[in-house]
Amino acid sequence: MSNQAIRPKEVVLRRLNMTLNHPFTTSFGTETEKDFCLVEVIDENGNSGWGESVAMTGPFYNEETTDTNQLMLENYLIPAILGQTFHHPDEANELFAPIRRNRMAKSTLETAIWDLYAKNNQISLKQALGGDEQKQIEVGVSIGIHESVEELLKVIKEKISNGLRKIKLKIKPGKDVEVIREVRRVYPDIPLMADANSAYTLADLDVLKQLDEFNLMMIEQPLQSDDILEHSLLQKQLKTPICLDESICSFKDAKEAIEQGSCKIINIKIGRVGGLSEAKRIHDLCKEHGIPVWCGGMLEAGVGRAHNIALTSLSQFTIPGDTGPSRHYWKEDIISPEVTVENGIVQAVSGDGIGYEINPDVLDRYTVDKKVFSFEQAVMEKH
Ligand code: OSB
Ligand code: MG
Repeated sequence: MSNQAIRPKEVVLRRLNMTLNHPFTTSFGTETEKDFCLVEVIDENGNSGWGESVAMTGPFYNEETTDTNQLMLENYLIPAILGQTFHHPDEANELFAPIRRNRMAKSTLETAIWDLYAKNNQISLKQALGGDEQKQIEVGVSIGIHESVEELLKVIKEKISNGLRKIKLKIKPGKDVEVIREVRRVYPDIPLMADANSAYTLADLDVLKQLDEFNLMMIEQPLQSDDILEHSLLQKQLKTPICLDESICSFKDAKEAIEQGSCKIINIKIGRVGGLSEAKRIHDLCKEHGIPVWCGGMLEAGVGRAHNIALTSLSQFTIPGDTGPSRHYWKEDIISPEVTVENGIVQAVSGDGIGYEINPDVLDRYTVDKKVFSFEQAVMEKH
């Protein structure tokens, strides 16, 4: 593969606000809208790479927020890439290494550089990552906590009839065993899992053990968001496989979790681990250890969704991910075509990079703030 160097010349940082079709409730709160940063990295050839920040408005899933991401991008990350030459997107990781954590902020730019790299080399992002262009990408849906089980059952019925391949239910103390029991009574055989978003402690062992009765594919992140050790103690007590989400922020975390037996499955989220290069390293490690992985979602708009789809083309993504159709989340998405799913399979698009175009009208409609950073301006300000 010829290797076109990337020289970012200008970055457009937008802040968008989009209303979710349905409020989404987890053990840490309810989201009604997505307020997020979107970057466009423009190089000297005039190509654009796109990246989306998956941070939430408040610091409740992890410590990052939309505001902290914007600040890190404006003050540190965008100035760091302007005027640089990248021969491969992995170099963005090295460039950002002196800046501690802030992984979602870094990922916003890093994923845009990957898109730009693929576009400059006239290949798809799937190909650039080493994925299988033809892979059938299976997806499921993550369903928030509902007031009533009747409501929840209605949503599940609709999603199953649409052919989605996995039903993930959010749980929290008091909204767990009885809810799952009811769902299993109506649907004894569907691929079903539960996500606790860190709502339990080892003191809840009795409740967590009761979940073993329901043949769940996995329980996601039952314990503290930064824990690895206690999950290994819990996994020894449970038949249900534990899947880690919040606890895995890096390759090193994944290595520790696998070596300690803290999980049998890993949910890889690009933003949480700092970008596609790190996500791929974690994928490769899991493959080496026979740990199945799947791609988690963060209520992304189209750009984040497109990056998730590209990542999922890697071979160890063997469990259906969260990357559902745009229409499940949004009245209209910022990409064209929107992400569509038929019988649980993401419909393929062709095109270099992420493979989807940005829809400029929709983009403008949801943009609440926009700033342009250029290399020339950065040089001038230094003098
Ligand atoms: O824990 O996977 C999670 C959404 C926001 C924050 C955390 C999580 C989620 C989801 C939604 O489960 C997945 C999606 O549909 O994008
Ligand atoms: Mg989760």
